[in-house]
Amino acid sequence: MTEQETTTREPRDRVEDVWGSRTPFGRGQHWPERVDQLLADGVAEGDVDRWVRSACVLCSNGCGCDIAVKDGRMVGIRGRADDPINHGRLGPKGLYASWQGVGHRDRLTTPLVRRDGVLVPASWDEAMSLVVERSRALLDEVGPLSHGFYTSGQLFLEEYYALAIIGKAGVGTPHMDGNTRLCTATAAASLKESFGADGQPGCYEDLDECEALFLYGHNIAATQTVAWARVLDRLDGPEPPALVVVDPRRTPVAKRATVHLAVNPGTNLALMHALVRELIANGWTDDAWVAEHTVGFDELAGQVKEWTPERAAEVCGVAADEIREAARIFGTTDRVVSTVLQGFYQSAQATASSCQVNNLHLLRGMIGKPGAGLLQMNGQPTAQNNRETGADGDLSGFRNWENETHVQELATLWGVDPQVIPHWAPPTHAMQLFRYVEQGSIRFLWVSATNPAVSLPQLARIRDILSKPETFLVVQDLYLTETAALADVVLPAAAWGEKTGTFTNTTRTVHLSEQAVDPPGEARSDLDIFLDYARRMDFRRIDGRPLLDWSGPEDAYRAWQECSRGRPCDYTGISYDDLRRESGIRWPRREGETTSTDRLYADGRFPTSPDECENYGHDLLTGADVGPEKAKALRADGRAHLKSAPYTGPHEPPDADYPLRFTTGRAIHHFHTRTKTGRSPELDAAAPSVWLEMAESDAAERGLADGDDVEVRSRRGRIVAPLRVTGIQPGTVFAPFHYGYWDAPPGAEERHPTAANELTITEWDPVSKQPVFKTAAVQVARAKGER
Ligand SMILES: Nc1nc2c(c(=O)[nH]1)N[C@H]1C(S)=C(S)[C@@H](COP(=O)(O)OP(=O)(O)OC[C@H]3O[C@@H](n4cnc5c(=O)[nH]c(N)nc54)[C@H](O)[C@@H]3O)O[C@H]1N2
Ligand SMILES: Nc1nc2c(c(=O)[nH]1)N[C@H]1C(S)=C(S)[C@@H](COP(=O)(O)OP(=O)(O)OC[C@H]3O[C@@H](n4cnc5c(=O)[nH]c(N)nc54)[C@H](O)[C@@H]3O)O[C@H]1N2
Ligand code: SF4
Ligand SMILES: [Mo]
Repeated sequence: MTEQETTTREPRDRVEDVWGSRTPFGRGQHWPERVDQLLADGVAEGDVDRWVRSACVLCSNGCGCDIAVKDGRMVGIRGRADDPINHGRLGPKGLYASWQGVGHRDRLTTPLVRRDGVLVPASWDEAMSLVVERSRALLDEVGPLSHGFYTSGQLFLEEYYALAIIGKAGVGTPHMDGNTRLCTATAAASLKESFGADGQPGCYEDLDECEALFLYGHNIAATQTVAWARVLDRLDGPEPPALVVVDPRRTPVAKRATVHLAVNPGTNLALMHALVRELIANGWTDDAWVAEHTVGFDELAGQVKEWTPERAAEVCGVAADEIREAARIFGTTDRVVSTVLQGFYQSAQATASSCQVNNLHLLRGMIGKPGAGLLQMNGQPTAQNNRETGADGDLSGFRNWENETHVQELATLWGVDPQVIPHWAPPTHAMQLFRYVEQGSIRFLWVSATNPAVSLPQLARIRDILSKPETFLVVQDLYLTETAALADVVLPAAAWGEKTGTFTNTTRTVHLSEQAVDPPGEARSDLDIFLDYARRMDFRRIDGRPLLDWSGPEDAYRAWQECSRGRPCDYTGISYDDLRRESGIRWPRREGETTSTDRLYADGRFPTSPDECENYGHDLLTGADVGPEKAKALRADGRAHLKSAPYTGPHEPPDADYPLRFTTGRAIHHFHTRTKTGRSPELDAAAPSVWLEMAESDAAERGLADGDDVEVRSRRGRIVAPLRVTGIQPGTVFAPFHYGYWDAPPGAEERHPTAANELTITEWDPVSKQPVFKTAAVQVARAKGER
C-alpha cells in the first residue's frame, strides 16, 4: 500500500463522493493503489474475525476484494491493493450493497410452493419433487422442447457450466438463454462477426497507456465507477487522454468530454458510418495492415461513401464539425481505447453499429497493442462466463453449433450421443423463448438469478406470460422478487459470500470468490440446486455413469477447464490454487504457462477460419446466417471481417401522437431491479424512486417545471414520475429502469406504475437478438393529481 492509502469508514462518504479522492498518474505509469474499506456501524477493524477473498459481483468490472466476517456474519468489505482491476478501490455499490444486500432480513430461507393460489413454505424434498415430477412428465409426454431455462449474468462459472450440461446433454433443449441476452449479446455478436470468436481484445492497462478514449453509449462514471476513477486519475495527471463521448444525455463522462456527440437515440449507425467514411476519406487508414489482416474493405467503403459528416449530423442531431473532430482524434492518434455498451447494444442496429467500432480499430491496425484496446463491454459481473460455458444457448467453450466437430467434442466430454445436443437450428434467444411460453409450447420454465417481470420490455405482456396457469414456473432467487411472486415453486439460493466459485470480468480476468458465511435458513447454492435436479432426474452418460457426478464447485471448475482446453478461452493454466495466490488472472492461460495473454490478436491473426470460428457470421442488416459454405468461400482464414449494414433508423420513431424519444438506463446508486441496492439503507436513500429526465425547452413547451409529476405514455403502457430538467438532448426523455411495478408495496393505498419497461417495445437486433431498450416513442403530460 502507498502513502495515498485512504480508508473509507464513514458510510455516507462514498454515497456522495462516488469516485473517492484522486490519485493522478501520467501515461504509461502505474495506477497508484488506494484501499477503500467499509465496515458496519460499531465494528472496528480489530473486531473482524477473518477477511475472505472475493471479487465484487455488482458489475462487470469485477473489483478484487476481501469480505469482513465477524461472528459468522458479513460486516464489511475492502478492496485488494494487489488486484490488477481496482488496485484497492471499490465504488458505492461494492462498498454498501454487496454485503448489506446479502445480509438483509428479507432473504428467502425456505422453498415455497403454490397451494390454492398462494405461495407457502415447503421442504426441499417437497419442492424438488414437484419440479422433477412436472419436468419428467413433460419430457416423457411432450419432449425436450417443452422445457425452457432462463438464467443470468450473475451466477458463478461453475453454476452455468452445470446448467449448460443439464440443458444440452440432460434435457436436450435448445430453449436456453440468459438475461445476458438483454445485456451483452451484442458484445458477443460483434466480436464473433468481426474476429470470429467472443473474447475482449483489450485490457484495463490500456486505459493507463491510451492517448484517447472513446465511450460509445457507455456511461462508465455511473456503471463502472472504479474504471472511471482510473480514467479520472489519467485526466488529472500529465498527458491526459482526449475523451470522446457518444450519448444523448449530459452524463458525468460527457461533462469531461473533449467532444460530446449527443446523438438522437437510435441513430448510432449513421454516426459510425460518417466516422468510418472520414477515416477512409482522409487517408487515416493503415492500408498495408488492412490488406494483410482483413477482408471486406471495398464493400465497407461503398456502404459508408455517401455518409458525409453533414448527412450524419442531420440524422443524429449533432454538428458536422463535431463529427469531423471526433474522426480526426481517432484517425490521428496511435493509442485509442474504445468501449461500447448499452447506448449501442440496446439501441437500433446494435450489431452493425458495434461492428463499426471494431472496424475503426481494424482500419487503423490498432488492435492488440498497448493503449489501443477495444472493449465490447460487458455489463453484468459474470455475463462473460455465461457466454463461455453456454448456459445462454451458445455451445460451451466458444464452440460453433454448425460445426459437427465442435459438437462431437462436447458429446465426448459429456459422454452423450451428439444427437442429444441441440444443434439443428440456432439456439433460442430470450425474446423467442418468452414467445414460446406465450404460445404454450414451453410449459416448464426455470428462471434463475434474474427478474424478468421488471427487466424485460413491455411488462404488461411479460406479466401475462409469466402468469399463465398452464406454465410451470420455477424461480430461483435470493428474495421474493416481482418474478418469484408469480412462480409455482420458489427455490431459495445462497448468495455471493455464501458459496464458492469463480467469475470472469469484462477484461477476461478470473477471480475466485470464497465462501465467507453460511447461507440463511435452508438456502442452497445454485450449483447444489442444479446438481440435485440432475440427480433426481437421473440424467446419465452413455456408459451409465451419472451425467454430473461433481461433489462441489472445484470439481465443476476442473471439468470446465477440460472443456476450455485448446479453445480461445483456455482456462487450463488457471487453478483454484493459482487464484488463491494471484488476485485476478486473465485467460487464456494454458496448462504449464505462468503468465497470461494480456491482449488478444497482437499478431494480427484472428480465429476466423471455418474450423476455428464460433459462428459463420450473419448479414448485419437482416440477421441471415452466412452458413458454412459461403463462410468457406469468403476465405477469411485468420483475417478479420470488416462489415456493417445500411442505416435504417430507430424502430419506433417519434410522431405526432408520441412526439418524444424515450430512452432508459442506469443510475449510479442502483443495480438493476434493486434487489440488493434497494436493501442498502444508504443507497436506497440516495435514489428512492423513479424520475424522468427532460430538456428545458421540452419542459417549457409543456408548461412543466423541475419536480412536477408527469405521466409518460407509450403505445404499451404508462408510468408516473417526477420531472428532472437536465442537459439531455431536446426531443429525448430518459428514465432509469431500476424501479419495479409500483413505488409502494402491494396493499398500500397509493400505487403508481414506475417501471420504465411498462413503456418499452418488443423488438430486437436482427443479429444479436438483444432487445431494444433505448428507443421508443412517448408522450409526456402533467400527471392528474396522482402522486
Ligand atoms: N450503477 C449501476 N452500474 C451498473 C449497472 C447498474 O444497474 N447500475 N448494471 C451493470 C450492467 S448489467 C450493465 S449492462 C452496465 C450498463 O452500463 P451503461 O451502458 O453505461 O448504462 P446505461 O445507462 O444502460 O446506458 C448508457 C448510456 O446510453 C445512453 N443512450 C441511450 N440511448 C442511446 C443511443 O441510442 N445511443 C447512444 N450512443 N447512447 C444512448 C444513455 O443516455 C446512457 O447514459 O452497467 C453495469 N453497471
Ligand atoms: N428498460 C431497460 N430495461 C433493461 C435494461 C435497460 O437498460 N433498460 N438493461 C437490461 C440489462 S443490461 C440487464 S443486465 C437486465 C438485468 O435484469 P435482471 O437480471 O432482471 O436484474 P437483477 O435485478 O439484477 O436480477 C437478478 C436477480 O438475481 C438475484 N440474484 C442475485 N444473486 C443471485 C445468486 O447468486 N443466485 C440466485 N439464484 N439469484 C441471485 C437477485 O436477487 C435478482 O432478483 O435488465 C435489462 N433491462
Ligand atoms: S466498479 Fe463494479 S465491481 Fe467495482 S466495486 Fe463498483 S460495482 Fe463492484
Ligand atoms: Mo446488463
